[in-house]
Amino acid sequence: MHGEASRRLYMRVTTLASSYLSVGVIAAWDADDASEGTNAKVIYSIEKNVIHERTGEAIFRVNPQSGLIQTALCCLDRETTPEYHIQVVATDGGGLKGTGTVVVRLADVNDNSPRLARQLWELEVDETWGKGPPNDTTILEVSAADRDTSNYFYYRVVEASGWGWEHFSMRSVGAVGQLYAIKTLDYENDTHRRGFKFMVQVTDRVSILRG
Ligand SMILES: [Ca+2]
Ligand SMILES: [Ca+2]
Ligand SMILES: [Ca+2]
Repeated sequence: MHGEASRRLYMRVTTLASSYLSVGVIAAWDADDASEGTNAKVIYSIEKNVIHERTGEAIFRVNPQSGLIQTALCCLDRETTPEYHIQVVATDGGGLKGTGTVVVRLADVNDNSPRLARQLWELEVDETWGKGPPNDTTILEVSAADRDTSNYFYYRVVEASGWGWEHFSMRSVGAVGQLYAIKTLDYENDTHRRGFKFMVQVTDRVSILRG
């Protein structure tokens, strides 16, 4: 490779709990004839690496011969650092260099638990009408927060979690949960009039379970 060539290389890596994860292979080519000594033999190195804040270790490494870039330590966290930039160099036998930037973007893994937006929801609702089952009108919308982007939230009323739980059910709509009555709520019934208290729960499934 002759002269200073600069190019930008994009790579994508999925965060997995294993060391030495392969990120991708960089490639440089040299116009010199491979038969002319060592001029065409290219060696790869990392000129500007990213250093892990806590341990002080370099996060990436490159195989000098193959150009394979790997993580040099375990467990990159997208929620802490979603993107890394490193600078790689290809040097030929004559000492000439070509440099490039590798951008490593971490794909999200569902590794954080969701939290409901509130500890307690309190509300007043109308009793249900007529003799038949109540309609499924939403009486409360519940939301949750999660640091991951790959969640699919599933909301439910926790079985036997408190007084009157069996009168209610939840449906998951997008990122929120909607509470609705599945049994008659009767104002003239003293036990109903005192109110209901029960628990709801959110879990995050991975998106492949959607549908
Ligand atoms: Ca993470
Ligand atoms: Ca994540
Ligand atoms: Ca999550």
